[in-house]
Amino acid sequence: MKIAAEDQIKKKIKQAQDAHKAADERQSHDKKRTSGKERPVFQPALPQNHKPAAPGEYGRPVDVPKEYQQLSEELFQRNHFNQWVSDRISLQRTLPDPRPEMCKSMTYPVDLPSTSVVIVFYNEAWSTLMRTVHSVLDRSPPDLLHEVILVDDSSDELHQPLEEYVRQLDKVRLHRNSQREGLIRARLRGLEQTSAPIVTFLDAHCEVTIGWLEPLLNRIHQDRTTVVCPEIDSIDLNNFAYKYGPSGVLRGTFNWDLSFKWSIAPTSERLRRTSATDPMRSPTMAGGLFAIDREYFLELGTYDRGLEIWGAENMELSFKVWQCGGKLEIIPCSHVGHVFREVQPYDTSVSLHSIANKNYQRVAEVWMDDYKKFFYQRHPYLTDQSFGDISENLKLRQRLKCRSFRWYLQNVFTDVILPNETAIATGKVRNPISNMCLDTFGRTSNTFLGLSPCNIQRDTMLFAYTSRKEISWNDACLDASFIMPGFKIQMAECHRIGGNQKWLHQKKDVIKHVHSGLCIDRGTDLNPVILPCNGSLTQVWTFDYYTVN
Ligand code: UD2
Ligand code: MN
Repeated sequence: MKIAAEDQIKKKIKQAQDAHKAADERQSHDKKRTSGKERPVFQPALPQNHKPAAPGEYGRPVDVPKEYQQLSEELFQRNHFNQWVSDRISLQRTLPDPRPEMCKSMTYPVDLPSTSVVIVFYNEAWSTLMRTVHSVLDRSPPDLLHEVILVDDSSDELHQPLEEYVRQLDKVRLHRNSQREGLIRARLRGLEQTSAPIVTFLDAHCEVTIGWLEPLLNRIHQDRTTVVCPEIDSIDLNNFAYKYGPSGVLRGTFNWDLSFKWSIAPTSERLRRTSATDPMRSPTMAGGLFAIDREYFLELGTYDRGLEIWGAENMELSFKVWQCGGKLEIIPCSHVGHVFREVQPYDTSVSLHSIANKNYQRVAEVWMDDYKKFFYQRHPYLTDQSFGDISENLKLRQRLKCRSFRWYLQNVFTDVILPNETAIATGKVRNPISNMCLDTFGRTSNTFLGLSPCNIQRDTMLFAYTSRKEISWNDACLDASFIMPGFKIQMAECHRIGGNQKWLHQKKDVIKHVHSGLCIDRGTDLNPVILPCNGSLTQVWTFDYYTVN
């Protein structure tokens, strides 16, 4: 018996040894198979004159000393980020490595295709623009970076020394638009001048990080119909700190007004990915930072040239790519920082808001089929607005045999929440006696509902009274969880089960909270409150549009 047990153990040890040997052999075989054909990620050298303690190095935040605070606030108004801080930071500053651990040991084929990088800008601060350019030059493998094309979209200030500065930078070229085209056509101007097989677009206030380029190019190399975005980290608009979170968590979606939104990836997508380095499918792209096969972009008809200045081209390309047979992915091993602003600083003859809305409307009309009704529900004023000629776009959609928007929702944006098909009322919610209207100010969760004068035109004032009896703005609903007379009304994520988000309303009448029986009163300051219904005119509300009269 004893001998039999020892034999068993010996056998097990032998089996384990064999398994180890086989694994070792496999590994060395893999190494041999790939050696000479794989490259490790490009390791950038430290810039000359690198000063580790200088402001902003390693992505550290920079504070403004008291004596410069006024100046920095004035400069802030120009770009809507802290230019004073940006100007203090080296154009070649060092950054943290924000990639998941597993990305750091990845290798890529040596024969990756090269890319042209296109950066369009309008009135951009010199330091943010040039830091974008230097980060690309410093952190891209030289053989994969074919050229950097800067397109000045007819800025008011010319940055005179720019020509001279650019001339001494290898690979960088500057094109100046003779008239303002807007970012969409400016990018197309840039595209015309590229000659590498892949085109990579960046905003003019970005910083790329170590290893950013190889995984983007590799994915397109594997499948030319994949459009890829890096993980976009945040460069703080106040102190320029480089901030990043875990990768592979957020993907792009949209609100029904077609504004871009980050959403947590659904479980199905998390299960589909087996490694932290796997690309993540994304229903939409943020817009500014992506790489695409040049020929494929042309086959897709690039962008709708009727889109003006700013907005909606990101939705157009996202819908187009998915519906016409391609894929859109976020690549967790590629990280690029971007200065996210709260306001767009552009002077335009009509409001940027109405320009962007017309762009969104064109995209809804071309790509969304019947689902465009949800877009119009969020933009009731646009129903009778003209959006120009879209016949070429529709022809393209037919020629490319693109799928329906329904297919896109069922197969790509599978966790979409459809708005209520039959909103009872939409538009601004007005208290006629005071001419004040409800306003979310764009805040959607755990904040109080506000009020603004009704003559202001703002999307944050456009609500829907749904057939579920919610009063909603995007995915946020009017919510009264603290049921005490005089309490302010909250905005909270719509939970769709009624309860504290259920309101009764008829045209030119009160809005009554079903659960408490209290009514919305305009209150005495800029926050409406719930009070006992008392017949006062401060409790009468009316939406702009009612589907049932
Ligand atoms: C996001 C995108 C941006 C674009 C936009 C929608 C990111 C990080 N950013 O807004 O790339 O897709 O959504 O349209 O995904 N510019 C011009 N001409 C103009 C106006 C702007 O060249 O008339 C330039 C501008 O200098 C900048 C780029 O276009 O380099 C994008 O503009 P933005 O930074 O104001 O857009 P952003 O980041 O708010
Ligand atoms: Mn930007």
